[in-house]
Amino acid sequence: MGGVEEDILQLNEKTLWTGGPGAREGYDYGVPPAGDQVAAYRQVQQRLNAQGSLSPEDAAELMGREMKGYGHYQNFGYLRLILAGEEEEAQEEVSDYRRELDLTNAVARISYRRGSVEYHREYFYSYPDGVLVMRLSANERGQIHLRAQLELPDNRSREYQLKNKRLRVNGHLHDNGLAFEAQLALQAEGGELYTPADSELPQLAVRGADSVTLVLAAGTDYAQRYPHYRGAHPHARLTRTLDAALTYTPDVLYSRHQEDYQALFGRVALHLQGVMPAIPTPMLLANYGSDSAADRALEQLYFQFGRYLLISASREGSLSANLQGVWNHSATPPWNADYHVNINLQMNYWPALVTNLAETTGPLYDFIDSLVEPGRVSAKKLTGASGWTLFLNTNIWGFTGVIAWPTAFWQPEAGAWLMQHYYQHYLFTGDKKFLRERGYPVMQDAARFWLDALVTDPRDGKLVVSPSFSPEYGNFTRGAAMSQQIVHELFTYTLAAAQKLGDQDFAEQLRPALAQLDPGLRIGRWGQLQEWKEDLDEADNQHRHVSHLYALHPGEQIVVSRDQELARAAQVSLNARGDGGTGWSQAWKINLWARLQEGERAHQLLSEQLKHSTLPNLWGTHPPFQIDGNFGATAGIAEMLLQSHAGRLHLLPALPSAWSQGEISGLRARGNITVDLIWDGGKLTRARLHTGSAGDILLNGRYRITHKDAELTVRHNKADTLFTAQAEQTYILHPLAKQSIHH
Ligand code: FUC
Repeated sequence: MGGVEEDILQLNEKTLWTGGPGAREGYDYGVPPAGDQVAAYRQVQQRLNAQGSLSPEDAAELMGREMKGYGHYQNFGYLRLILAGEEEEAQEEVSDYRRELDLTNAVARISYRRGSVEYHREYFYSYPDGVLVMRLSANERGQIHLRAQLELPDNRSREYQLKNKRLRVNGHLHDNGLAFEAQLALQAEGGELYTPADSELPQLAVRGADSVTLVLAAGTDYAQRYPHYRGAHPHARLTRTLDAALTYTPDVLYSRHQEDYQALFGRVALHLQGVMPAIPTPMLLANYGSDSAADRALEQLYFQFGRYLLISASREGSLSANLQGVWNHSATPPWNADYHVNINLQMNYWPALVTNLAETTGPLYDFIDSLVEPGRVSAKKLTGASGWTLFLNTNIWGFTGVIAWPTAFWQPEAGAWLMQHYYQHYLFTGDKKFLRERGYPVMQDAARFWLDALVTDPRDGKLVVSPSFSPEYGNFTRGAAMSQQIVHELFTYTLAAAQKLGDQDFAEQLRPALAQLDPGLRIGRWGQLQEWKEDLDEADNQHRHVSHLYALHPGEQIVVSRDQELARAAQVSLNARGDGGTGWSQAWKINLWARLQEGERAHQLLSEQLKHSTLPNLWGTHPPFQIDGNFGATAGIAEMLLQSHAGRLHLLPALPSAWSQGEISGLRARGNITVDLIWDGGKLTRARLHTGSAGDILLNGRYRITHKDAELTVRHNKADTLFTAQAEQTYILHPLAKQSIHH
């Protein structure tokens, strides 16, 4: 929190959750322990066939269930640093206070002056070492006085131990017995270590030091394994982690952290002609919309902040980013700070591939993989289908059932929606091994669920999802647009994967189903893309979910250059929904307008989001704080500058006039391509493509292409350019002027 007399660091560890197996009130993964719910599900299907629709309340009455032992993501606790020095020093005024988060280095810094002494504090988390490192120093010797203590919320037991300059606290959550531990080590240069006599909690203490380094490791006995989710007590692991970290000097720890972090963060640079004024960030945000150079600086910062947040919230070996990333100070956070899968978890990972952070996706795939087993039980017990699925929300304990909240509880397409991430990973990286070993097995099992669960619509003989609900609005019906679009995408991707991997049998199962599937694309009476199979849309409905536009983004069923009528209908719907909404809703709309190639509107939505859905520290807000808005908007900014869906590379597809001059480097495109762009006067001046794999590249626009200074033979077709790239090569693109297109 950056105080002068006292600083408080609020700590989080993503596996510290109440609920789950061992929860006091009992836990059943969201499915009834005995019997099944299939009869209720069939009854809803029959009622829909008989009467066409059913209120969400009636559907929830029949199929919903109370959540039991679901749990909440927890605050780990607080590290309090008591920094007050000797009496006479405390009299002196503090000046030149500065607190910063340095995104380039992922370091938080605090500095100030008191009398003649300049104080510095530096905090970072080293991923390669698994520790939080805190350095306190001053420009004069003997000036650092520090007492450090660890404070924990009430809902757990605790035991402290102070030994060999190390403070250890461990205990169990009262609710589920989850074991946790933190170990804090202190190293001082100069000064005198002592044991304060007057403190309530055990403290590590030093007075008169030249500098102090604190190193902290924390963990729990959570293991991501159904059904028990518990592993070894963290004590031995944390002791090893901390011992290993302490073999390095603070400088070495810092450079290890920096090397690791910058290898990811440093891949993408964005310049929008921004000039950063020397004012605090909350003021920069408050002034947004008044000064163009400062506005551009905020937009650049906000884009990179999203990448910083994703790197910080989602590294291999840990859980995926939740509704608050990792950052939660409450024992009962909003929506349990869980994983909602009717937009939120997916949106968290939208920027991962395109902004060159593929390494952050491991936790998502591990998490999804861990849901397959419980998701099979839920599928069977709740719908009678094989394969796996989940519904609206999930936790770290394999919750894959339904809840009793009428307006959102039913979303069995959630599992299918997550499959998009595996296939897109393959499209971006070209990694066939990943597709074979990680993606395809899970996709196939999700497709199995839908092969079983789809029903024939008596109205037209098409395969539809029933019961189907459009998050989070309207009645239960058969074949709502989003349900159909998602299942259509799943079958399309799984079929493509089956063909690539030579699984003819499964391809043969999918092909007829895909042919009979209602694709969920209809244009309604006021020119809108229909949200339901029947033309029920109301033009004044400004609901935050724009579910039926899934086909435009994040899906790729509607491609502007190919499907003009559907794209127009999507635009009509999007206009009707308006530019408002919660953080994630506005972030989604940036992406949707970008896909419609409407740069001005995309930028307007970004502005709306910065003005209305962003907190002073630049966190997204629903309200309250929810991280998906940050991630969705970061992806949206990338989507404005580069698109590569539907087999075509589109450079600057939605450039707004506010960004008439700029540069971006290091974005990733599908096909394993790294893209750098430079533009001026609202037009591309030069692009550079680095290809990781060989293959044909279809570009939107006409270009002259050079490779190793020689001009390449390309094919121009209407407004496209096609060329064959070799692996690991760099191509320079020069846009051809309009007149040369017509000669
Ligand atoms: C979905 C949204 C809500 C919220 C919640 C966490 O249900 O409709 O707005 O974001 O997830």
